[in-house]
Amino acid sequence: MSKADAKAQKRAKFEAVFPVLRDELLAHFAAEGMPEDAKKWYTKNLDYNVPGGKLNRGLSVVDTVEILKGRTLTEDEYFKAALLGWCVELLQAFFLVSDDMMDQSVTRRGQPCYYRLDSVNYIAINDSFMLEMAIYHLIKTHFRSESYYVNLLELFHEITYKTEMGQLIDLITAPEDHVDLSKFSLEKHKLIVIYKTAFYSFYLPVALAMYMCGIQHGPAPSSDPYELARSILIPLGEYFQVQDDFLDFAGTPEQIGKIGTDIIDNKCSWCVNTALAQATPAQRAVLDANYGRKDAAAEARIKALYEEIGVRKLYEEYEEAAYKRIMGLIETIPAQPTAKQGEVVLQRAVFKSFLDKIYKRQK
Ligand code: GPP
Ligand code: MG
Ligand code: MG
Ligand code: MG
Repeated sequence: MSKADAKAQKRAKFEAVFPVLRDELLAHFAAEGMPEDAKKWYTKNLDYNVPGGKLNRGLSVVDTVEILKGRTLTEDEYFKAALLGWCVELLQAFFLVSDDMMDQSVTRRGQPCYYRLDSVNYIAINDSFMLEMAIYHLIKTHFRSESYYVNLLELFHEITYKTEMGQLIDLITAPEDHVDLSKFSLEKHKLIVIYKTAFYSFYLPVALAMYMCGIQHGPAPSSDPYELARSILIPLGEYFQVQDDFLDFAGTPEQIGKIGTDIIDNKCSWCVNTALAQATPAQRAVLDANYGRKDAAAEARIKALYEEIGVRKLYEEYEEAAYKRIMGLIETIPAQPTAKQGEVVLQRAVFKSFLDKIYKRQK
């Protein structure tokens, strides 16, 4: 089987678990006495917002469990890993439905943003809450008797809170009515992206898999495998969000499934920070006059300036350097880690598989 076929098969197998979980949520909803029209509504909320993405985060849970166990999973293990993967996708759906309202985005995954459907509008707020709580219903149903149940709950809570902190600083650094580029910096950008993206997209799926495989916390941070995972996955997530920022400017809607809004929304994006760092006083004046305006001509002026400054080339250089730096972090893990009989330990392959998935991504 070719690599592409194997990937498609993995995805199809994971996708097949979604209807099972959806029907479980709907059966519980009906058992609460919810009427038929509400059941239809909840079905649409789940179907419209959860399954249509790249599924990288969800699949990462399954991949990581497979790598850690070093063997094919039993049917029950596969189902549990996939369930946790779908919980990450539910969290992502909750974030995206609400993020699109906050960013006033137009399209997502090649279709109108959910809140923009006429029948939905502000009901999307409650729908996003329901996507979040579906996570806890599923985890309770399937993991309540596991010793690591509380760890799963605390992890989801902690990571959600961190993501909301990141979303807050993303939003207040980009006020709609007041453009002040002097508030931006690459340092500020780094803090925003680590909190709004890296924790939930990279650390969360791996930590879930580690709990499921029975990996224990170390007695001190320096010997805690979760800290080791975090020290590699956070820089990886930072690199991923720089890609997202770059694609917001350079990707086509057909390619990325969404229309970029960062320039118009006055976002503290990697692109504008990179441009600011390179700009001559004349170029800086163009940035000050056109960034963050609700105006297509001003947006086009900024994009032309990015080309003039060479943001594409600087991005390529960033990507190469990020790849090398993260490979260096991965190589601090011993190539042949020592493990006691039956003990599951972290391995380079967990991180390498992530890096390979996102290196030079186009969407
Ligand atoms: C991505 O930012 C960040 C999120 C989706 C986290 C949202 C967090 C909440 C608590 C709602 P983005 O706006 O750059 O993403 P995109 O480009 O996909 O809109
Ligand atoms: Mg957004
Ligand atoms: Mg946003
Ligand atoms: Mg973006």
